[in-house]
Amino acid sequence: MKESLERIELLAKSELERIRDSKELEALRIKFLGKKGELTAIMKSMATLSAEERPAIGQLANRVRADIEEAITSRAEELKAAAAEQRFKDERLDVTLPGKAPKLGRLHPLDAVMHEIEDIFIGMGFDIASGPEVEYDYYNFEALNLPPDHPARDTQDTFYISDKVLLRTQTSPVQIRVMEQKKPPIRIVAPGRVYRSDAVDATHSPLFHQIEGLVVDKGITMGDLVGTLDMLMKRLYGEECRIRLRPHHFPFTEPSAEVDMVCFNCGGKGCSMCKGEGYVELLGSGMVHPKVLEKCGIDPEVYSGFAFGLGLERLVMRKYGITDLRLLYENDLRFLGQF
Ligand code: 2NM
Repeated sequence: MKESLERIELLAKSELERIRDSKELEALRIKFLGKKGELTAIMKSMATLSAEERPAIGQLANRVRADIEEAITSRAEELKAAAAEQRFKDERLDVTLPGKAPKLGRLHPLDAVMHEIEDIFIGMGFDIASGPEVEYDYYNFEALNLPPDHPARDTQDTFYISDKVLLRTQTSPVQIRVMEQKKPPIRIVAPGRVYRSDAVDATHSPLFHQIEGLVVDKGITMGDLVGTLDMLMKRLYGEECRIRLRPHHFPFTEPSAEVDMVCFNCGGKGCSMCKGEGYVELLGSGMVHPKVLEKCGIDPEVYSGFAFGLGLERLVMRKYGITDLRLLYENDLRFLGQF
């Protein structure tokens, strides 16, 4: 029996050496110390021993049991430490590695300039107005003094959804909607997408952006128009910026004027950029036609107003020296990242 106990102890210790994880360890514990284990069997059979043998064997059995228990406990601790060590290795984080800088987005140049212009007008007391891009023929043309078959409709050929519904060719229908709903004083700008049935090339796109302004009140004159646009251009391009008005014709304004600014390339002397003019074309404007006011329920005998319409793409292209409009729509990050 003594030999059996010593053999069990040796066996348990040598098996313990080869244990790799806590599951194996638990199996070993059951094998040697469990109710059905060899050690338990020996302890049970001690009843067959003589009274003289029993104390010594009993003592030995208890010591063997205690030794194995202790060996298991210390092996368990070793395994735990080794597992922790492994985790430290696996989850090691080198905080000195250079970080990955997140790529920051930015505004598209069209949006950036649009916001800049909106802010300038907000500073002058204007509200921002918006309306549908899919519009009624009435708001896009008829209310603007462009009855069916008016020749000026040809220059604003658009996409028709039906006979009466189309994609707006300008943001003026927004102004019409505001004038129908609000009594003067009115001071708004309407920024947004507009559409024309144009083939794509370096200066044309079937979708582009406009910002149109409208002021209606008692006693509004061309002087207010000039002052407002002069302020706009000085804010956009600096205090030296000068504008001029040229007579023009629009069906929805009378009188009408095209507004130019001094060519910032040559300062007015004339160069290739302004085609020798000294000025570059900026926008269209005029005093709102009495018929337009009347159609919106505003009495032209009491109120007058000015309006203007400005193409955003041309302004952005000039500001950044972009020569092909298509670059603004292709979403090539190598291009957009430059602004
Ligand atoms: C332009 C040029 C001149 C314009 C007119 C109106 C309205 F609704 F008041 F009649 N809104 N915008 C206007 C005037 C637009 O774009 C070149």
